[in-house]
Amino acid sequence: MTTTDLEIKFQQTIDNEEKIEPRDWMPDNYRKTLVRQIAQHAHSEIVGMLPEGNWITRAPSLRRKVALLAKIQDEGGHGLYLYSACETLGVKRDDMYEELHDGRAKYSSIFNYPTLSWADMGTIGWLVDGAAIMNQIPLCRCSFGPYARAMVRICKEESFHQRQGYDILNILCKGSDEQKAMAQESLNRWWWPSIMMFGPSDKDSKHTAQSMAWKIKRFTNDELRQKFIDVTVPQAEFIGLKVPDPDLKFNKETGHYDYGEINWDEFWQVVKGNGPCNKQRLDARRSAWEEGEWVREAAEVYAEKRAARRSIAAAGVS
Ligand code: FAQ
Repeated sequence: MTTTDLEIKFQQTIDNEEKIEPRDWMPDNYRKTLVRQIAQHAHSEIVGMLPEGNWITRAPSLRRKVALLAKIQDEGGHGLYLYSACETLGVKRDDMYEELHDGRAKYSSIFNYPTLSWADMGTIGWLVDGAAIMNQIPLCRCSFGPYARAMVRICKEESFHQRQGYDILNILCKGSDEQKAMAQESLNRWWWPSIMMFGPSDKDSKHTAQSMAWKIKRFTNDELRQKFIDVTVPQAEFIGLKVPDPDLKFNKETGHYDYGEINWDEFWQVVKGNGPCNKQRLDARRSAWEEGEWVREAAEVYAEKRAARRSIAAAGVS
């Protein structure tokens, strides 16, 4: 088959809603796009453990601590499924880590903001996991099989995360004036960064058109952002919180909320590494990597010993 024939067959598979699997032929740029997106997604999950990890020791009850610990462990697990999905495309996990540690790889802008109060644990679950679900449910139908399958389980877990976050805020909002003020203050800080999570506006999104044609993405960044705002604003109102956007207004004609101008300069500054916690996050990941060296060495020695024992046993049997 010529390259053109292969390209036609590849696009037909996608158009027929069949999955592309690792052994199938795929254009180089499809592979590169997936490696870029899945690796960024995996990095986001493990860097995303850090802001909440900051509050484990200060959770206000045993029940809250257990739920927060479970959630953070889930994020670590999501990172591992995603690194595995990425490895099926022929990249090495250590190379992905290296790119994260030396600042070449991106991860979600949202994790470069600090967690300043207990209410932030609620807001992150509600808004950040809520935004993640909105973006990730369509990824369950992504054309690349291993990524789509990883997303199914991830979305189920994100749904629990979103509920535990909303529950934290709901309880705070039913509490004392100080607790309600803490919830509102947290929403004020996290609202705009959360809606930036969906990425640049469609006119500035360089990858969307191609990723939609390949059915990696099913919706544009602005479409998902609008869906998120439409479902989240009533949730804020239900618990008595005010979304910090003076231009936010339900538009009866469109059936959607109109919202104010996003500060894209802030977004790009954070993406470029100049957010409030970028340095702290990367330092934490690098030191975890360095301090974990003895574990990796011990695991390798153990694997070699087991392999040697197995081959001696096999030789004995034959
Ligand atoms: N932050 O052309 P587009 C989570 C970059 S997981 C940083 O629109 P694309 C779970 C983009 O990479 C959160 N960079 O790109 C959790 C590109 O740069 P490049 C992560 C961003 O790929 C919850 C450039 O801008 N989720 O939260 C961001 O078509 C709680 C141009 O952008 C995923 O990764 C950003 N926000 O669309 C964990 C989902 N947005 O690569 C712990 C999968 C854009 O050319 C606690 N990814 N950029 O150098 C996606 O759906 C897509 O990659 C988008 C971006 C929608 C993020």
